[in-house]
Amino acid sequence: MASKEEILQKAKNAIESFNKDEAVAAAKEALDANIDPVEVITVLTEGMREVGDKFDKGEYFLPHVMAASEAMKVAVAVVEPALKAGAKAGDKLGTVVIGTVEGDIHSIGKDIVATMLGIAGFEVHDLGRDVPVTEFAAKAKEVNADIVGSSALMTTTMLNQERVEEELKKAGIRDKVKTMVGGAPITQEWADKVGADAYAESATEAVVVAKKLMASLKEVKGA
Ligand code: B12
Repeated sequence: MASKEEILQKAKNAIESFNKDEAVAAAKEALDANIDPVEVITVLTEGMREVGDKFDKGEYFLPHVMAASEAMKVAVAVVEPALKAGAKAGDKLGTVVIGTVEGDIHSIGKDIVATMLGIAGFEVHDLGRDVPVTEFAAKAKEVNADIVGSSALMTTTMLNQERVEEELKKAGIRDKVKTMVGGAPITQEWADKVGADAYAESATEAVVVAKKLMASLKEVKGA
């Protein structure tokens, strides 16, 4: 039987070699071997990052990236039920509205963040990708959100995270919600610049940060 490391390596390799069948097979093998689904998602993400780096260096082209993201999607779909099954039942931690900003169709990272927040116990309203900036505020108002998260993967679209902040102000709910920004080009500096309450570099960190935001929101609300 393959070792845990071997199985995880297989999963990562499958993404890097754009192989959907191998990605699904490795994800299933990981579950059969009782490997923590969070670890599986983590290596798949690493694989996707490697593909991104090769694309950055000009070693891979767009069709490679598209094929890798397809492999990523099918592998994530295999482990998702196991992730959800492992979710702790109990009190809802808070309500999150999340989406990838207008003009940006990158959704893989945002989807993972949304899934992890859901597993951690948040009620998550995922608006999808290429979401008009006004929709974040409208949905936040509708569901009485605690946290609004926006994802941006491009230097051109990250500007829309600032517009999300503005729309929340216009809607009169900026002081009732906490905001969180993320995506590959996003940094803490950027979060500070646009006036977001928090930044997280990864999905696991996003869960930690979201819990902290809930604690500070409760202080503000005096709850
Ligand atoms: C996969 C990918 C695609 C796929 C997307 C598939 C999909 N459904 O998402 C496809 C092939 C469709 C694509 C298309 C394009 N892409 Co593209 N793509 C990538 C690539 C290689 C990887 C992104 C990814 O999925 N990473 C893996 C995930 C898991 O990581 P992540 O997204 O960073 O998410 C993690 C964290 O950032 C964080 N996070 C993410 N969101 C959030 C949100 C919150 C609230 C928080 C707290 C945290 C958080 O947690 C996540 C999980 O750990 C990047 C390269 C890169 N280095 O990022 C380019 C990249 C983003 N793409 C780029 C470009 C230019 C494009 C296109 C314009 C190409 C084209 N010429 O058509 C189009 C975009 C069109 C559009 N309008 O959006 C550029 C952007 C450059 C720039 N201007 O900044 C990049 C950087 C590549 C490059 N170096 O040129 N792309």
